Amino acid sequence: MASENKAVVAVVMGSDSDLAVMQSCIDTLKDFGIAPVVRIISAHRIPDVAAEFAGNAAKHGFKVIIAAAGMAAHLAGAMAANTTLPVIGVPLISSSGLEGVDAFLSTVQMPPGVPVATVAIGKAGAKNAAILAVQILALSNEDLAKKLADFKKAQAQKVAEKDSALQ
Ligand code: RP5
Repeated sequence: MASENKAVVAVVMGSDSDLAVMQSCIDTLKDFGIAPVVRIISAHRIPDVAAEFAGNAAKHGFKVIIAAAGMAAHLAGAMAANTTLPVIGVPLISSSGLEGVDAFLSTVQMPPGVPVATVAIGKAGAKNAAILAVQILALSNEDLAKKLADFKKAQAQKVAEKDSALQ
């Protein structure tokens, strides 16, 4: 559990079929030195586990929950319903043929009072979820704040290099 390994970020997803896309979230967190706890927890198939996990997340030392799902993607909302921790929702593309718009609307359209910080659909959102989690943690962690500043600088440098290569 988180209290044993001191994980402060939980990455939960609705199915193992979500893992390939969510790997970029996990990898990005690791790039910043954050080893997340990764769980498969379905809001629909094991709703009691989802509620129990979110309800005990703060007690176990988590500070941010990243929740990813496809189709009628209620996992992030189910987390947010049961915790006061910030919840970042990642809508994923599934076999529904709706390009993740189904999951996006299911994730983002939370009722007033129960927010889910929803990022973009799919891989870009998976990566941004990790960066947003780091930004939240960096508010009280100078080392992470420095890593974020370095990340932004490196990102800007890459764009400048691409621009130079065109001149
Ligand atoms: C969602 O249903 C999961 O998050 C996944 O994106 C989708 C399909 O799940 P599987 O049938 O592949 O397990 O709950």
